[in-house]
Amino acid sequence: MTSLLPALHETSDRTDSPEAVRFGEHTLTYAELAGASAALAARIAGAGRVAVWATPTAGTVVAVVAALRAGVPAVPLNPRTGARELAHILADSSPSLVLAGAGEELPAALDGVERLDVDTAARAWGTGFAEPPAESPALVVYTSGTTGPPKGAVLPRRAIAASLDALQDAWRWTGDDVLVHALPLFHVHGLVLGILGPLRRGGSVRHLGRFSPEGVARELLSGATMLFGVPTMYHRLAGALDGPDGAGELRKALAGARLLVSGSAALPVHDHERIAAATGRRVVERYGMTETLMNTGVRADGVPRAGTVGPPLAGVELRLVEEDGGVLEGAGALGEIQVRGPNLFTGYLNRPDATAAAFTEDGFFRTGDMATLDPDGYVRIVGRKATDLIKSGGYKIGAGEIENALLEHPGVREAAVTGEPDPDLGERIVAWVVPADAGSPPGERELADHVAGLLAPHKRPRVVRLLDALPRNDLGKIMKRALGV
Ligand code: MCA
Ligand code: AMP
Repeated sequence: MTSLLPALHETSDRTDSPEAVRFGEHTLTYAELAGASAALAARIAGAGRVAVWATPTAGTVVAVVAALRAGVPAVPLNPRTGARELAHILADSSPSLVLAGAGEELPAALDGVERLDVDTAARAWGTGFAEPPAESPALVVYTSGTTGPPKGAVLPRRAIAASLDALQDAWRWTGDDVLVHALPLFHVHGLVLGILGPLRRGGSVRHLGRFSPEGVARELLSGATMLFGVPTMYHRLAGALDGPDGAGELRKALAGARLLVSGSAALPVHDHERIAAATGRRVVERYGMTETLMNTGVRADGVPRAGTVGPPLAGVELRLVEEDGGVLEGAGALGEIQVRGPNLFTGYLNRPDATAAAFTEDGFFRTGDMATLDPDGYVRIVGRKATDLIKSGGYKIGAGEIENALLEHPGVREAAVTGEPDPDLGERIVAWVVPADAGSPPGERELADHVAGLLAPHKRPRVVRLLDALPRNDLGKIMKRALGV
């Protein structure tokens, strides 16, 4: 395979090197990123796997790029991960090192893992790194399933290169593009598309640290050309466009962008139309998954339609399949999306059973997403097979992991978790709880803190509903449909 990040080599000895990444005041040019990542890569070469404390900082970019250059798989960690989830990820991925910014405080769970501080000012030159094999693992990204703790999706270099190049083709993405976003760097959206995407093209990215409509407007009015976000962010942009303060600036900024891209969850038609009405611009949707990277996307020269995620990207085979495995032909029929192509992961770490179950005999990945095709081949996602998966703020969350966490609370006798429609988050997590003592049930805040501390803040229930008993069928199985799912 040719280099995953060719721009790092092309510009590494130039003094007029262009900007690669910007986090607030902290910028790194390609030359600086090449120098810092080469210095770190030399120190981690030969490590089995490295964990990266993935704060939204330039240090995280240096750490991940160093791992990629050294051919060492990187495991990005959510810095807010709770004790239980972090312990699971560390036990499962057994990193030999954790890379973190100097001064960053790490939780006790990482005490047993050797720490290396990332020095973004370090420079090493002329350190030659052979490009690792295309099939070798680049990243292990943890993603939730319906039951049990998250699984580590192993993403080879080949998949990252293929998916980013398909997006280059679809969006005419070039080194002249300047991306702005505020996505977390421990998931595919923010890290692969939002950081490695610009770096593979030789372009640049400005990360806002924390999402705000003001930050988006500021960057788009000062050179940024593209915005990536989850629907919750577009919902908040639509709200800000309605507001009195700064709406004029924001309107101008969004109207002038080359491309506004939404993904990770469905963009509500209402928000799509509000933004179109206010700015004259239609948000482009693309559809992906941690395991598959990107599958479909509205092209830059295509016509974005609210509620559609565009046609399959170059190299991606996509089919809709009935319950009995029959492949559906033609527009209108509803089936599960299955995909095959160079964009797919190689499997779940340490989970051959789950990997085998995820693929069909002929090598298609079962996404679990349900869709129809429009007559022009645009994919329209209408739901998903599993009711036990919740998408909240663009994060995928398994009902089972939250139920298990709730059951660890002494005040909880029984628990069931569902997702309810939410205008801001897409879905909000609802916990149905039978208290151990009906006379003094645990409070909503207490249970939210409990789940945030064990798993992650974005997995906390936003609503707690107390019940005397959970609805169960004759076999004792909880009937979530009776809870309004
Ligand atoms: C609140 N917080 C707490 C608690 N409650 N902390 C500890 N304990 C608690 N009980 C903290 C939070 O950590 C956070 O801290 C703040 O309070 C607000 O939290 P929250 O309300 O959850 O956040 P939000 O403002 O509603 O976040 C909205 C968001 C976020 C910014 C849109 O959901 C987000 O970043 N989503 C992106 C998800 C994503 O990237 N998904 C990609 C995966 P503080 O205020 O300090 O931050 S999907 C993917 O990769 C595929 C391939 C794809 O297709 O893209
Ligand atoms: P994750 O496992 O976090 O990578 O989430 C992947 C899931 O996000 C997919 O299986 C879809 O259900 C959902 N998803 C991603 N992009 C879109 C989109 N544009 N529209 C609807 N759902 C999406």
